[in-house]
Amino acid sequence: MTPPDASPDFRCGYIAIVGRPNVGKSTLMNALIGAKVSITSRKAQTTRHRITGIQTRESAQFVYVDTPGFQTRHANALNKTLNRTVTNTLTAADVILFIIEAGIFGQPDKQVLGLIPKNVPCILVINKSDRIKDKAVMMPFAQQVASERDFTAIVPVSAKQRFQLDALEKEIEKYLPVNPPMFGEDDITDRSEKFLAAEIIREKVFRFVGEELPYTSTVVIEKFEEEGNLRRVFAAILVERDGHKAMVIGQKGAKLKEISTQARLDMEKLFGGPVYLEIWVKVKSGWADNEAGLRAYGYE
Ligand SMILES: Nc1nc2c(ncn2[C@@H]2O[C@H](COP(=O)(O)OP(=O)(O)OP(=O)(O)O)[C@@H](O)[C@H]2O)c(=O)[nH]1
Ligand SMILES: [Mg+2]
Repeated sequence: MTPPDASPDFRCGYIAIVGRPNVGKSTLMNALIGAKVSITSRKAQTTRHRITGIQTRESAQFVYVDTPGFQTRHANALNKTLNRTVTNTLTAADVILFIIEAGIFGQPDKQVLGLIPKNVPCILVINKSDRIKDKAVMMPFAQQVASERDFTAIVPVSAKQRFQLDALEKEIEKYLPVNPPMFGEDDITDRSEKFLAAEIIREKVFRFVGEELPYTSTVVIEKFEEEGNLRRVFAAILVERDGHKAMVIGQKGAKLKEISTQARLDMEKLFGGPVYLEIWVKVKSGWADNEAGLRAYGYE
């Protein structure tokens, strides 16, 4: 993929997307780039890796970096790793989007704000503004949050309803450095199809298996083959206990079937071709609580 011909004032840079869990960071990144590269769900702790989403316009290339929600509750190895991903991303950003949910600004939000370096432009993005029926409350709420820090801009948006995303993009572009593009104009992420396949399966596990399944289940791709337009994907869902395995498989395998079907459909859409998908469920306990296990499964 060749980068687009850049004019001398073309802009390109990294935009870090940070905030507490579940504020809609991944939904917002997908909406900004117009493709689903980062998985989303109602449950907190959906995102576990730094994921790049790329949007190329006539005058600028936006390289968004979605991050895990910053964890303030449990201090296990997985959470420490997730938080390290957030702080590492912040140090490399040209612009930072600090995401909060309309009407909510609590201790977990303040903690994330405290991590944001003062010398980098930071835009306050108030997401889920569709949930606020009485718009009159937005102004005083924004003012209250703005008293905590000198934001370069405040933009209320709705990632879900694609409200005010153009305004946000325009605001971001002002702060991108003059640089030639880093990626090709059709690139939407720097992650491999193999990585994206694992994430899509993990999303379906998050969405279709009830709250009882601990968030410490993960997915590994054991084989990823390409033959012409066809992808063959062999994956394993790793869970901590036999009981969890039964939850993922469901009555007569119904749950696993639903996970497989939905994951395959998403992969076919994203990869633009047919996918053959086989998923197994395996018990592997304790991986999330030691550094070696985390590294083995791709956590930075
Ligand atoms: N009403 C409404 N819901 C939204 C909006 N944006 C995201 N959501 C919902 O909020 C939930 C969390 O969205 P995610 O994008 O997964 O949130 P996240 O901040 O990436 O979460 P973590 O990765 O777990 O930190 C999902 O159920 C989304 O559908 C929005 O603008 N309006
Ligand atoms: Mg996320």
